Amino acid sequence: MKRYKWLNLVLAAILVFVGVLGTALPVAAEEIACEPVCPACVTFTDLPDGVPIPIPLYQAGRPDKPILATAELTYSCSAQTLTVKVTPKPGWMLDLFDPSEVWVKVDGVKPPTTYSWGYTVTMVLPMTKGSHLVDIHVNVLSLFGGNWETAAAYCLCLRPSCPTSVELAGFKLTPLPDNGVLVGWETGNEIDNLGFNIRRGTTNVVEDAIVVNAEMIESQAFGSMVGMSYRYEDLTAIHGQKYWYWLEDIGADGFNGIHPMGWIRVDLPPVNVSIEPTSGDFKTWTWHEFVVEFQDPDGWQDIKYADLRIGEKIIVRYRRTPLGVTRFLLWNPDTSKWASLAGDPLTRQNPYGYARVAGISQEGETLRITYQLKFKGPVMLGARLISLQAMDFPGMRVTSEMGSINIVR
Ligand SMILES: [Ca+2]
Repeated sequence: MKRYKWLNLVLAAILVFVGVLGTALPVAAEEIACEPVCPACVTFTDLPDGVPIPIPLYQAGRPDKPILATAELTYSCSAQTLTVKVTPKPGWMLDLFDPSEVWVKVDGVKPPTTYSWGYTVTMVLPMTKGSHLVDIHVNVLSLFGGNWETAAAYCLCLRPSCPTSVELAGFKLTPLPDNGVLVGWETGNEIDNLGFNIRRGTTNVVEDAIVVNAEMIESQAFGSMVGMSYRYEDLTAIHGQKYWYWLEDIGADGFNGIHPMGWIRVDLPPVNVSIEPTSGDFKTWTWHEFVVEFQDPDGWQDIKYADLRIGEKIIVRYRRTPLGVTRFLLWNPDTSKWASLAGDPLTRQNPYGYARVAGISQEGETLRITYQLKFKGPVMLGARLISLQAMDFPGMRVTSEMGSINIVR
């Protein structure tokens, strides 16, 4: 058994290598090697879960003569059993006089087998995932004249193609401060899992995606029912580009699973640049001018909204739609509603003050807005924090406390 485990690892390693070269998915070997190699080897690469696969049987000692009986193999991934059903060809029947001559060997050993006898014989036996050498042996009698023959399968090399048992408990794509994406994922269990590849594409087509990790990311929980957390920094992701990611698990049986992780636009958060003024005494019932500046390294067009906040009571917002339509809004904390705010002379109020827009300009990466605010008294009297908050379209949000003003009579 050890030998085949080793073979599995080699196969998996070859598959990983093939995967790195970027072949189309699903990644599976064309053919697997039988050991020992026999000239008349019948080689199978694939036993799909629960799908009966017909195979020829031969006269014992005559690998050139596929006669007497046929067999059908079905593998169950959940039960890890192989079901072998042998049917004699017309004119022949099973030799029920010596049932001990009907058997299946897996890797040279006869495992405990459940038999169902009739015109056909069905044998159910345990067989783990991974590749195995399987011998099938059955005696059949001629219905016309008492001849009997032994039928056999020659060097059957079987590998169940079960999905690898990796359960993804979660994943997260996070932009890194400069170029790059932090790919994080968590597994629920990693039975049969050797490791991972991260595939990345500029479209939602996994076949076009490349493997971004130079070497397989090794499983930290091989064969474990308990999962692990993983982080991988994809530093080759370029700023301003939209990427789709997939996590590929590398099964010890050579079959890999693909898990879509969604897409991300590699983006930088906006910057709350400045506000003028940020301190001092401000009389109620008087107009005061505040000039605020925001930037986004991806361009100011990237900004979805930008707020100037005087405490929790006065929040004026610049908002932009993806089509470039801009609006100014004033928040009413008592009704939790935004009121549309236009330029001078139209003024909006909430229970705490008045607001209007005196000017807006965009230069390079900078968005500059001039607001005029009038605070109501006595409700707004006292020290109030001034803060700025901005969020861009990819959803990167930044909040900054910029200062504190005194609102006085
Ligand atoms: Ca941005």
